Amino acid sequence: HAAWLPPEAFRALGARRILVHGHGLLVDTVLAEVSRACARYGGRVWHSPSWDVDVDLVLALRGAGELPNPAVEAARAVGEAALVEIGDGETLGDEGFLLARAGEVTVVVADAPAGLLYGLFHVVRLCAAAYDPARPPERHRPALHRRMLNHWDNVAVHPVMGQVERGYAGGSIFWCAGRPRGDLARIRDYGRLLAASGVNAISVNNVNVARTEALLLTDRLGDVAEIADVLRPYGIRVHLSVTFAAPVVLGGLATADPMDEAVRAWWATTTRNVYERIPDFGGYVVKADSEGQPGPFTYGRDHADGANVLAEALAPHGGVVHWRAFVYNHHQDWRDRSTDRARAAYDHFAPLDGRFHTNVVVQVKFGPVDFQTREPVSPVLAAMPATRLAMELQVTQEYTGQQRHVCHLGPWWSELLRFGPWGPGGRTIADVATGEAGGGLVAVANTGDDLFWTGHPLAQANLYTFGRLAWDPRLDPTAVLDEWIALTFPPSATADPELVGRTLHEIMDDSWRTYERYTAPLGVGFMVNPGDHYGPGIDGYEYTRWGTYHFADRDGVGVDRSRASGTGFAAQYPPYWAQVYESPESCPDELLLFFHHVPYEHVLHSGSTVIQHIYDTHFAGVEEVAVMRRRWQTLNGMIDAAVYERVAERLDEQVRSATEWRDQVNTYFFRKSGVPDERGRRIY
Ligand code: BDP
Repeated sequence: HAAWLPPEAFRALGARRILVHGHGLLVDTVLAEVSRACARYGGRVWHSPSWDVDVDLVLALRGAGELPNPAVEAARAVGEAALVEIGDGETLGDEGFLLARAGEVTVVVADAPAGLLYGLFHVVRLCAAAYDPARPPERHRPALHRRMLNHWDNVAVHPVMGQVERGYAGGSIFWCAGRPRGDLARIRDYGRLLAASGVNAISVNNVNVARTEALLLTDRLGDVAEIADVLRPYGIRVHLSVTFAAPVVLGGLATADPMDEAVRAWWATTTRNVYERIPDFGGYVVKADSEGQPGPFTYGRDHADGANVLAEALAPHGGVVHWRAFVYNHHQDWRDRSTDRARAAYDHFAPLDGRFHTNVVVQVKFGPVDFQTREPVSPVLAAMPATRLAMELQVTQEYTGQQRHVCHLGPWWSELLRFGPWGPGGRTIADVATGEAGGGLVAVANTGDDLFWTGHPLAQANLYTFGRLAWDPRLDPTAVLDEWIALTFPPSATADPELVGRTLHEIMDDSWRTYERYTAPLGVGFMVNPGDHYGPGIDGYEYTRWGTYHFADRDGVGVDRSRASGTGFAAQYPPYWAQVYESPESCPDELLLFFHHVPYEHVLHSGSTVIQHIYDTHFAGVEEVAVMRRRWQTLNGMIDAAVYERVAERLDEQVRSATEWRDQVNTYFFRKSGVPDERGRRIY
């Protein structure tokens, strides 16, 4: 299955003499990785206890006991010295590692086995540079504790959503037609890819929990345990999406009221059973009172009451509950302007700040509406200082081209993580998610049983980038893309690595902005076909119950979310942004229609009018996709033919679809506004 980490990516590692010092499940994984690489490239591996060997690389656990081996002793000494030199008194932690040079030897030191595994993958990324004598010591620790993927995989095939809800990469790697898929080798490969990107947690079933999926918590727990066993050697903990109604659905109780003693007892007992079977089980993921899922509102309770009952059950075992803030009324009346879906998460959750147990992580979609190509950062992330918050991203490209379009999301996620909700220069979203007080980063996965894992081979880069940014949100997304390119197309697998690298950057670096240019303009969002959400459906949701409107008429377009004349959503932000978003004069162009309803002739900061901006960006977007396709064609014969063909095929579809977007959006707004394109281009 073509992905990053082909054997060739290990060439620099595999040609060396390597000593692994330490014991444990994840150390065995390290040993297996280096042994495989050395067998291929002529290197040699020793596992402690071994002494009197000359080595190039030492991977050592510090607590693993003294050994009369000069290399390990040197490694230990260098490690200690380097830590002192880096000098903030911080240790390496459960997942951190140190990389340093001790004379002729490269040394990776960790305090825990997971750190050694991450250190190994760092050496693989560095390739020959890991052996550079001039390399200064580096200490690496993940900024975010939990770096989690949510799989929206159904166990039983859903009549509308199929095996994987919003999946664009074939079937599930975990489940097939109501049963475990049984391909444990594939799950193991997946764990390896994820570990190499930094992911350390995964939920294995859809947040919309139907009956078969609900049973994973009880009768079918063995199926989950089997997955956990396979992922454990890669440092990945398994979590489960559960239904809030489980005490009724599975336990036969009359109620799921979180204040009911029998309900509490049921969760406690059920959870204890889970930990008996899966001692390192991560915890629960819950979508409650959302899009038809059951929740505490049924019993007149709020979401803190609901989350806390599960948290109490998990606490004795060290588990967490990821409780989603995606709660809104999906039966709105489009004629009634008094409700605004963008407000909902804040209205429901901000008042509950401080009431959640410490092992509750409130999981907040990055934007206030729903994973659109462009949204402001959710104000909930700035409104709950006494709650552990995780931001939720969508790696699966539901609204960003469904893995038929190239849409590299790294630059966008980086922007979100660096956003300062209290104003520029202050604390960022990454800070909110970081450390003990933070809830980490979560994303909906984009993988399936497809040959390339992600349908579009280039969509793998989104998965890889997610893990890397969760490990360190300050990483430059362009540099992360470089890593992915080097790991996926190592020199031996391509005729001209420099050309391949440059071309991929040219195609991918700006592809999210390109996608934005030919789809919904200026942050207005949701101009997609209802149901499958692919392709233009400009009025598709305009008169529906879902609360996602653009309000285009003959005079203008956009949603007035100001405090003065609109829904008041802008006032949910801390003062700096509340003020910026409040008026069309200060609102950034790219979010103008998210926050304001403006006339077509409104002049943007860019100097263009809204209507002319719509025309220009849509023409430009399609041209950019045509250029992407031409660039890709220059790689014909340079890389694996199957990868080449798959991407070429998808680029044809992207050109077709982008053209359709352009023509529908431009025509729609031309007909609404009657304003001609000032450059006289053809609009239908
Ligand atoms: C929406 C998806 C829907 C998901 C929902 C969610 O269309 O399939 O169930 O998000 O996040 O965007 O729960």
